[in-house]
Amino acid sequence: MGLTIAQKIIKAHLVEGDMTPGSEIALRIDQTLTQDATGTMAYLEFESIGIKRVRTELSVAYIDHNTLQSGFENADDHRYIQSVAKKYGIRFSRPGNGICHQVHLERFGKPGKTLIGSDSHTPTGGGIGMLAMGAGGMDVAVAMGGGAYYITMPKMIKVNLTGKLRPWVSAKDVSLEILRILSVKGGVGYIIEWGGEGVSTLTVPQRATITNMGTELGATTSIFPSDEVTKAFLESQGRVDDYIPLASDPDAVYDRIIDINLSELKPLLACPHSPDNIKTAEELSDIKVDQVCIGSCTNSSLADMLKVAAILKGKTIDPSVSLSVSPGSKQVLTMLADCGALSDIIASGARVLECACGPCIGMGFSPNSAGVSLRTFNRNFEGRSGTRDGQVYLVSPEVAAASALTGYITDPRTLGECPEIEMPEKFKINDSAVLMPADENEADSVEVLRGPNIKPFPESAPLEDTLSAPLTLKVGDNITTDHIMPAGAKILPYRSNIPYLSKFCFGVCDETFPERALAAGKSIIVGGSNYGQGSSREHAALVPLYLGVKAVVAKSFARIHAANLINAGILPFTFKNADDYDRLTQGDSLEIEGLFDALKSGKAILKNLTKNETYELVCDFSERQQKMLIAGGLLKYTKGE
Ligand code: MIC
Ligand code: SF4
Repeated sequence: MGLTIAQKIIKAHLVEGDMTPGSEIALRIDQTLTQDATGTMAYLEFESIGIKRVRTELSVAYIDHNTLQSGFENADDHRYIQSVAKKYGIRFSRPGNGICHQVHLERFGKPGKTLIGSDSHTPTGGGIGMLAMGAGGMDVAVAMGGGAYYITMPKMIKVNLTGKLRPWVSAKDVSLEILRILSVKGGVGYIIEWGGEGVSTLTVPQRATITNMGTELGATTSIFPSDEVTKAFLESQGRVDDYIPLASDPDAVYDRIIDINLSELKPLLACPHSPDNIKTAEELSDIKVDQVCIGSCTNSSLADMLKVAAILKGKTIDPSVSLSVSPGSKQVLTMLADCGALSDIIASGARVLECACGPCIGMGFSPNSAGVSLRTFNRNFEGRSGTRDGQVYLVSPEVAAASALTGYITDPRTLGECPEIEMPEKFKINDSAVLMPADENEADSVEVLRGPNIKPFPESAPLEDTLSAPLTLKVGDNITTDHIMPAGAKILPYRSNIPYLSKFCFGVCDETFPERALAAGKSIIVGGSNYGQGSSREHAALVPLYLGVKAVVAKSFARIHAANLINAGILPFTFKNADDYDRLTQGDSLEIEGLFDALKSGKAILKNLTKNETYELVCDFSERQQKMLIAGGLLKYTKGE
């Protein structure tokens, strides 16, 4: 039987397990990346493993999330990461060099390689034919130490592309269309492979926009073939030697095939507050817009920015709209400046922000109260913009620029002819903002610089056979890690300070939770389906761990968050009968006995002592996961404690 592209890369990197969907496999990891909001913790964890040098082919530490430096905290974290990178053999991408995924695609991604990153949008690398996955910081720390990365062998979806995008319709609309078809849960347990004759019409940055937002489907990752288009991209980045061709076998078998005709797509938007709440721009043209933000790891390539500049050229944005533009990398910004397109953007009235995540993670540029904000980003979860009642719509750069000009949600096709952009043959290469690590023989003398904001991470205790605890919080479906551990300008600087962060845990749902959890000592959380969707931030597990959460019982979990809970030594149980969710009430006193046996059998009984009821739970963990939970998490397990 033939293999899909992803199966070929998995086969070449398999170190444990067999490739039967649903079973646990271990993969050798060629490259890792971290960003600063998850990086401090990942490097503290790496240091605690006690290895002298990273054992990957390439590891890069990016600074792109926490760049406001409104106090000493961010700057201290940056110095810590810079010094750790220098000591342990990691390249350091300085603040200002760009968003990790954009820079990695431009400068480091290689077809056929495996990459894990402590950021959920690491699958952006799938645009260049990498098997690139988001992971918790602990998993990245272990991979940097040469350890394997464990996942459940995914099933395969093929999206068969035909036709060609029409003017004003873009790769973002492809992402939104697949979200419309599959929903934010539809990719869980799958790798999404993009194929068909339409693929050759898409550039690498367009492909990367599509694989980037595969994260919003809950997919393990998304991947494109590596073909002549990939080769041309690598050539234009001066890296043609990194090219290898990659295609699926003609008789490769997929679990599901979805057809999308690119020629039939229209400009789309994801409406508040979920990336799968899709409508056409035509339908929404009455809506007044207050703010437009262009950038993020989804849409900040040179082509995206040139398109925006061409739409804005010679025009002024509507007086009621505030427009921000953040180019994805130093390379993009430099080239925009060199060709004059940056002047067109500035002249239109846009505020040009630095090459970083910025508004995407609520680092400034929050909308006005109840403000309508159109963003070329990938997430529009409630409150993520920093304005609790902000109404965020996810759009393409074309819809964003058109709407900034008119002040209303605008189908750009109404603006007449779509301006053509001319892409340069060669990108401008200047890697001076990527600092190389010290040589191995000098590494010992490099001092790791720690500021007062860097606090030790919480340690979990080994498993006990009986868990008795109150249900301190009951939440609904699709709870995101932005609900569990919000980000934003006020909180993000404390990502290396779990005790401080804990005050904001679940703040979007219930501000009293941290206090109640601490008072309870031990507690259990109950959630609906797709619990923990969204980011890879392990803080959404480490902070509950600090607050005494011992187990989360949910209808289903998002992949990375479930792994992060286990890594932190928190038990993720699923209801055998989803209806039992309705029988539980916040405050109920709960008990699970015989946990050691339960882990082995994969079944547990949850007793509701308050209501005198019992519910069946599923805890179907691999042997390795069982051992981790017994030891009290991944680090304890790895260190053999
Ligand atoms: C996000 O987009 O939510 C983030 C911020 O990039 C996160 C990582 C983090 O929380 O630091 C992600 O996507 O993993
Ligand atoms: Fe940064 Fe936003 Fe991309 Fe996350 S989704 S990596 S915050 S740009």
